[in-house]
Amino acid sequence: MALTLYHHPGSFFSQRVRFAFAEKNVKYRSVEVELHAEENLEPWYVRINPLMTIPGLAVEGGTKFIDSEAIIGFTDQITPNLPLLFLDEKSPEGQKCHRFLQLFKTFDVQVISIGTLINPKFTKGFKHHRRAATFENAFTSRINKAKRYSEQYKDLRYEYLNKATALSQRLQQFKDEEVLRDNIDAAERALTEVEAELAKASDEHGDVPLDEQPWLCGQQFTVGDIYLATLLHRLLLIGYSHFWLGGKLPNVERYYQRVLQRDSFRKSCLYANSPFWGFMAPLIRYKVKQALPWLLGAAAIAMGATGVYIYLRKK
Ligand SMILES: N[C@@H](CCC(=O)N[C@@H](CS)C(=O)NCC(=O)O)C(=O)O
Repeated sequence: MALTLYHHPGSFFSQRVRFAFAEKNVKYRSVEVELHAEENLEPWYVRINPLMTIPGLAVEGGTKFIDSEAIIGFTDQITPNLPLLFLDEKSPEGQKCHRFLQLFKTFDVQVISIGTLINPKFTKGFKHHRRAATFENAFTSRINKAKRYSEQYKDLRYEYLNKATALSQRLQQFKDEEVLRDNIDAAERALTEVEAELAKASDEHGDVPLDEQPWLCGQQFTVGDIYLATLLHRLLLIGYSHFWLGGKLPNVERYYQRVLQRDSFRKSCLYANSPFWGFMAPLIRYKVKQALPWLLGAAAIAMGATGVYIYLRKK
């Protein structure tokens, strides 16, 4: 079954899905959607995901998924012979996993990421290549583009109007310092709970080598681990490591070090924290792709002109 994943290297929710695919060794065609060039608002992508968010997954035959959690659930369906990422909720491990997924939903990672870009007051250093003020302008530009496109593409009018409204509401949230503070606090509380769980497991399995110790919900690597690992990776990128690194939450820190060694994580997410590979390189690839027809055209004209020149000189 052919799968096409629409994603971006630096996007948080795309990382979750790529990590799940790498865990399950799911093969897919990769299509980068360049958020910084507003490519997610282009009509071709709206026809795939009317919400214009990434990731999106198109399955051969027409089925589409437009939410990372649904996509991860789908990977369990298409790999029935591999261990499940979503455990049966009737099992104690499944219940634990469910509880952690709920806990990770008590805060909004995008509010923390983008809110911090706009209002970097609480961070201890955001390793991002763009400056705060330009980000708010970029967001306003997206809203204006959605409004403009609602006039230009009549068949997608309501999708674009909905998007403009959704983006305006999101921008208000991202700019609200109190909302940002609440979300950071909730993330910190969640990691404190994770620390308690990991500490309990470490007490019970202290004599076992690290690579054989349980994961977040038990012996099996689950969606809970995908969410926790990508969260820690993101918090580190945006300068919120001070509440879990440096001995603050030692089990969480050890957990992250362990994840950093995992092949599937290295393959799917490690580079996403690099300002160059996670953000600049995709933008460069996009610009080159956009310029390619012009470059090829110019090269063809130059070659033709050279040919004519040589021909005329020989005559
Ligand atoms: N609930 C969605 C959220 C996806 C999401 O918000 N993705 C971000 C990138 S990490 C995005 O597409 N932002 C651009 C936008 O909202 O226009 C999921 O889990 O897939």
